[in-house]
Amino acid sequence: MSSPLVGIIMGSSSDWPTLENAARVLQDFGVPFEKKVVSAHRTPQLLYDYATTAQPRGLKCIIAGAGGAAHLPGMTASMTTIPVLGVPVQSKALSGVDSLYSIVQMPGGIPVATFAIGNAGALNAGLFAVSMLANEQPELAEKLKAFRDKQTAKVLESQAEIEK
Ligand code: RP5
Repeated sequence: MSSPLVGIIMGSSSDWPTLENAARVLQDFGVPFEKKVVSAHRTPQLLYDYATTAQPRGLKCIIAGAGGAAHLPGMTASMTTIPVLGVPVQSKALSGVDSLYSIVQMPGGIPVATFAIGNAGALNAGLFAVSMLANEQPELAEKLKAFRDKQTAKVLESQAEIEK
């Protein structure tokens, strides 16, 4: 088993159905990853340990998903210099707008790349991680190109279908 290049963390196991979308992308592209529940406010020591050891353990980026007062991505980014990709999980009370604002409104100096609310955001965070890794891995860049080509072909096919 190769050591993980991407870490997926989430504030609660209830976030997994969303973050699973990122995991599926990484799996499909053959990118080794790990997944873990790490809560900024319920397991702060675990978050500290995770974030401060991420880079020396070989992780190239961290996908961090959380909902509500979603400080997990920002806190993670404050303790590591590897890129943090924030996924706002759709919350029950405010449909994820709270999560989005908590993640996207980082003060200048500590960036978190912020994605769309929910499943699309997690999927795109997975693809973004692949895209970053593809800079150093030509084989992965080829796979990404094939993925895009397939997507394009699908749209063109659907166009042909409605023109019948
Ligand atoms: C956040 O609170 C988690 O990221 C989750 O989205 C939200 C609700 O957590 P649970 O009450 O489902 O554990 O910390």
